[in-house]
Amino acid sequence: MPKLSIITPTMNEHAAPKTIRELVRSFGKSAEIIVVDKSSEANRKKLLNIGAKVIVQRSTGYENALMDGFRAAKGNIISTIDPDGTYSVEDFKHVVNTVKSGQADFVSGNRFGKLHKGAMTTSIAIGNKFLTGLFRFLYKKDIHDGLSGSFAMTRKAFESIRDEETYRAGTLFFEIELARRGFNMVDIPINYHPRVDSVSKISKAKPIYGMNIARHTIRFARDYNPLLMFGSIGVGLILIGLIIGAFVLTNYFYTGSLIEIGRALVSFMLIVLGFLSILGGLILDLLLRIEKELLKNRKG
Ligand SMILES: Nc1nc2c(ncn2[C@@H]2O[C@H](COP(=O)(O)OP(=O)(O)OP(=O)(O)O)[C@@H](O)[C@H]2O)c(=O)[nH]1
Ligand SMILES: [Mg+2]
Repeated sequence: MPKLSIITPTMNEHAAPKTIRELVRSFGKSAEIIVVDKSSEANRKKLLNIGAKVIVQRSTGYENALMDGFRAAKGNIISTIDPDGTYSVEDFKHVVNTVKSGQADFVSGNRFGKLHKGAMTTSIAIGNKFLTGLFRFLYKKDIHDGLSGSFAMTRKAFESIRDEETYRAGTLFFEIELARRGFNMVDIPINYHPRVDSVSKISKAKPIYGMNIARHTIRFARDYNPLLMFGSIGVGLILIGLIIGAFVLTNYFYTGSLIEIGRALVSFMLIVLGFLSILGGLILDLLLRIEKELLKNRKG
């Protein structure tokens, strides 16, 4: 049984043979390399000749491509690297070794650590930082590049999500699902180079893709950490309410008459809604704790 499984997703990726050749050279027999391809027979033939196992992807999307490969993997450590020439195999070894050394159940490469000029557009970098920040805040995990194409995890971590139905959130799909199950995760700085072939395959409309990722991140956080989520919304509403209220009161002290009734009402409603949101978060949090306790007792 190989100790390490390396899954590489490809979709008409011209740089793929070079990266896969390098993987074969670097890992030899200590790893199985599985390419999950959604392109042409001719492309697959090239990859087979290098010595990789090739799976034809019948499902759609990056997340399913990875899941297809992970499910076919036999190693104790399950990993992936995008073979589009943007990641370094040397860095990938560090990612794998960090899991091997037992430092975390899930380790990913943080591309912001050594981002090369022209590798990531400013809008993608901002979008990524926002989505990763949202994930870090809601799930309390120390990840700084939630959409990295280079990550590795223990077999135990993967087995816990093997039957999970995917949703379009890129690497964050794996991070959200593992975070929900209580696995620990870290990232380490890696190099990120500009794409050799300049066509992105993961999504044609990145803003819509990004909005969907945000939606999924929030959707699951509601169940995972309701107090943090509803508590933050509540505190935000109370603060806005207090600011509006302060304007109304200042006006009252200066003019001596309460003329801004509308604003006073809005301020009052926002503060009440804020408290209700915090209360809702507390109740959901309590229910979640009771559910966890019941599940633990049933297992024990
Ligand atoms: N099999 C398969 N591979 C895919 C699919 N979508 C993307 N890929 C591959 O997954 C890897 C990552 O996709 P990219 O298009 O590079 O995504 P990205 O790195 O977020 O975008 P760029 O910054 O433009 O490189 C590449 O090797 C793609 O060929 C898919 O639906 N099926
Ligand atoms: Mg890429």
